Amino acid sequence: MAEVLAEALIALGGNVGPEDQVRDTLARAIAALCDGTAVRLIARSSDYSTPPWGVTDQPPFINCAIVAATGLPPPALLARAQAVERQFGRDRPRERHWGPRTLDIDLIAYDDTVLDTPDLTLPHPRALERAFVLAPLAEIAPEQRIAGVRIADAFAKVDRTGIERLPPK
Ligand code: A4P
Ligand code: MG
Repeated sequence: MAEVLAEALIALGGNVGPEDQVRDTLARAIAALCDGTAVRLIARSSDYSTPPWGVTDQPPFINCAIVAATGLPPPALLARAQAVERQFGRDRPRERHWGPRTLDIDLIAYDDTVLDTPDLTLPHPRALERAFVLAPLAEIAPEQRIAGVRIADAFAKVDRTGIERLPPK
């Protein structure tokens, strides 16, 4: 029987260390997450420099987003993403909520799945208000919907001040 694949929208970010190093971490994290079997990379956005959101007294972030096809159910995909975070030096117990981190991987959407468990909420509840998530997603998946809202429409409504698309390395 053919494997049934879901389409996941995934956002990545980090803000610890020099910009070049953060961009390397994002590239290596995407390669680790998308092994071509359990998770297949469909599209990858540019990297963006973005002003810190939530806690503003911290360095700018580098953010990007991917579209991936996967046979993993949502909790297994989250576990895989968190394993990649740990592999790249994420140290959750020592971090502040919304504070600096070497690598953060958020599941933004998984097909049209709606889920609200202690460990995983889908679609990501704050995605539609975050320009640092919507800018890269609008580049690679403008027609996709999050909670029924077209990504391009959501991006048109948020404040994009200070968001800069970076040239390829
Ligand atoms: N969790 C629940 N739903 C999800 C989901 N859809 N995807 C749970 C991923 N994780 C999900 O995560 C806390 C818990 O959320 C996880 O253990 C998982 O089980 P966390 O990464 O430690 O996040 P947090 O800092 O406590 O809160 P939050 O709101 O999830 O933070 P974010 O979204 O990770 O934001 N500014 C810019 N410019 N760019 C950024 O990337 N990132 C943050 C952190 C703040 N400001 C930023 C950026
Ligand atoms: Mg997170």
